[in-house]
Amino acid sequence: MYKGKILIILCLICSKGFANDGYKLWLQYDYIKNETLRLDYQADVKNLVHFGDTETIKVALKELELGFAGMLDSNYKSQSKSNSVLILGNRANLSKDITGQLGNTFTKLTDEGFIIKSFTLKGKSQIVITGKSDVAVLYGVYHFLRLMQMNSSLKNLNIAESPKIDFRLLNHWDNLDRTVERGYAGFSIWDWHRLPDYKDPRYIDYARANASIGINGTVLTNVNANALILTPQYLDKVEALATIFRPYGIKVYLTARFSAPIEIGGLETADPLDAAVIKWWKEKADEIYAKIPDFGGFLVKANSEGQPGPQNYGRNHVDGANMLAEALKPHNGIVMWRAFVYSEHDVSDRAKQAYSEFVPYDGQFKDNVIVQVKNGAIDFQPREPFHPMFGAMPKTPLMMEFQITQEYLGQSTHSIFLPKQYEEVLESDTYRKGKGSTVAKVIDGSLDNKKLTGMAGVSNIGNDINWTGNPMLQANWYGFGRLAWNPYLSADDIADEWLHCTFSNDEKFIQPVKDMMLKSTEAVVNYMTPLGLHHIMATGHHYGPGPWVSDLSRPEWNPVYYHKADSLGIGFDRTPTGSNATAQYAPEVATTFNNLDNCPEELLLWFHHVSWAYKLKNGNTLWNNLALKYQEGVDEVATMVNTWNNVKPYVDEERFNDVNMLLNIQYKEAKWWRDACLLYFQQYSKQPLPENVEKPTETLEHFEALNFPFAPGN
Ligand code: GCV
Repeated sequence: MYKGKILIILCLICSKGFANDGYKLWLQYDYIKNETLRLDYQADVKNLVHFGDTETIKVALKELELGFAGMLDSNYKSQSKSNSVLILGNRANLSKDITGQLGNTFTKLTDEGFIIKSFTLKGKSQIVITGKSDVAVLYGVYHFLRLMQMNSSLKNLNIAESPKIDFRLLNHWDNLDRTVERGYAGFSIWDWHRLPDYKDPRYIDYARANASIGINGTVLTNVNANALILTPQYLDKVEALATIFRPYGIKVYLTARFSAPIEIGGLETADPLDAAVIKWWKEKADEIYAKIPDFGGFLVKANSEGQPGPQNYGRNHVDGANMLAEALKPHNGIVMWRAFVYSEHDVSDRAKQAYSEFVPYDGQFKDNVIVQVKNGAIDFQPREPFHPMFGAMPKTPLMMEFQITQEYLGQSTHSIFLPKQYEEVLESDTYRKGKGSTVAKVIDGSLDNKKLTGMAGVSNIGNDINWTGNPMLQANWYGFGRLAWNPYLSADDIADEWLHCTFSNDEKFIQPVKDMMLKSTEAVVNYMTPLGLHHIMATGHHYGPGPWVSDLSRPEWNPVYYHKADSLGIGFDRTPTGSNATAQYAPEVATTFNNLDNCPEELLLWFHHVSWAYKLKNGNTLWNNLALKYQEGVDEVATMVNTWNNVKPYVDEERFNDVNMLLNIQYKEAKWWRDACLLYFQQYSKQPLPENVEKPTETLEHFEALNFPFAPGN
């Protein structure tokens, strides 16, 4: 009886039913079941030799141990008779024998780039993981572990990789009270109240996860900033985090509230040209660097959505950014100045305002300023055309800002694979220097030989046990990091890597789930904002549909401003007959967008007010096609639910159930989006729903009356 019970418990532990809460992210290091492969790996890594003893090398070794402990047999060292060697070390610490094997590979590497190479020396097969810095070695270690997690061969390795972008940063919109603006995965992971003495072990896992994908910086605080973070009390807490992250190659950055000299400095002004203000920021920078010598710099949201900025004093973005840049310059810090601006005093199309405010300043920013631009000109919509600024500021470093959290994208409930969206933006052609002038080339600096390059992702992390509130959305954090490292990677490869490392190596799992992920992006666009619709989410929290909202004080906060549905048609005319926002793009791009018949249909209503009867390329009228797109989105989510059910045998029970419940909510909410939007637009089209579009089961009044007073992240 007793023995039987033990057996049952053991069986449960060994079976697929064993719980996995997702905390380990893509660093699962699951036991490698393929025996031949495992024995090969064991032979390859049995004799581990390292050179150097810095904190970074120590964490690299620890990570290898952790990985080997999970993936290999516990007694692999004694079990294997191999005399192969795995060598770890910064170039400066390796013997000439070893560096001699690497030819001139180092000359092609940046300081963060790594080499992983196999060779035979003195009759022994060897693999070396090296680079010009210890952090490069750490990146090499994570790459090596990923190869093992993906069950790739470790024979004849000859890998040399450098990141193509220098500043690879998460932006946390985390407040000091631990709420997270647009955060849907619990509270902030920064326990400000108990820092600096209480150091949550989770900070180390955060650093490991980021380092494993090459993220090298974190902006700890919300861009809607609180000046208190710059006070000594809080800087001590920031210092504690910086100390934890340093071995992992991660620098900390803070958001600088422009009015801080008044709020915490006792000055009467924050005018960037005022001598006392200039002195205050200089001394503040000195104070920060005295505590955190490798502090990264400031991220600033100024004169946007009520945040203070230089314009409050009749100055401009250049005055503000350059003043802060001067303060940071002696310490090698940078200023990331956000271009997300639109004004209640500007009646022009919101999509045009950032370009109008910034492009005239091209070339005027100091060399440690980088302008941070959202991927599109409105605001993190399910689909936007690329921001016209990317094709218009050849003399100014421009940093991409992607959103990983899902403010307008079903928050953390809806599964969407965002690298697919990022890929679309990065591949977009600005035509600034003719065909092939892609956004990726603007961002990595290659198009105009820019000295500062960066990519920021607004984080989707909170203190939920699985970090992102939905296990599938860990892929977006992962994918952001991988694309920041190399903006030319494909979404397909990223999904493949993530699934292998996070769930399983079984192709019967990988193929259908990868397909589901890659299609999820278009599915969300279709059931929320097909054919170029945008910003029709409910007000404030942006959860669910709200195309009817028209009563907010600023016109551009109302969905009706964006869809402009009327008896004639729907969409925002941004061609020369309308707002002429298309003129902000290169002529080749503008011509395509301006021409109703050539404009990509997925952006049609972004650029044109189109008659309900207009015939699309497939012969459908606009109204019918719009309705069919909504239905297509819903149908795709139904397929996602099915796909997930079919892969049940390959997933642990906990994550299976979690994702299953969330996908079912997504299905319900996709129908909500379809029905609410179609009923609303139907008032203007005055046409019946086409066949094959399910009829709504509720009235428009029902949808309009729905109310979510405590929706998160608001
Ligand atoms: C941090 C949108 C969001 C705001 C966010 C802002 C920004 O407007 O709704 O919550 O504020 O973008 O990016 O600054």
